[in-house]
Amino acid sequence: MKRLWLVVLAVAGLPRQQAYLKAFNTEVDDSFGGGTALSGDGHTLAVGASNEDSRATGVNGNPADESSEEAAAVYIFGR
Ligand SMILES: [Ca+2]
Ligand SMILES: [Ca+2]
Repeated sequence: MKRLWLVVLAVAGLPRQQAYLKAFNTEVDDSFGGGTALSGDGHTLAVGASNEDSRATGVNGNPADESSEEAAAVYIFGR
């Protein structure tokens, strides 16, 4: 099942949705969202996908690659 992330911050005491985050290449069991880390200033979020299958390395690799089963990936979202 694909996972979607909602980022909700409390503004004036009321929760308010700030973003709707989704990886562009998730498949069943990629485990998007299995781990997260938020920067101290709250502007950068790292979301892990421990079972993503791309063989890509570095930044902006080939998102369509599925040749390395459960290799894992990290998605970085900024605002
Ligand atoms: Ca994938
Ligand atoms: Ca997978």
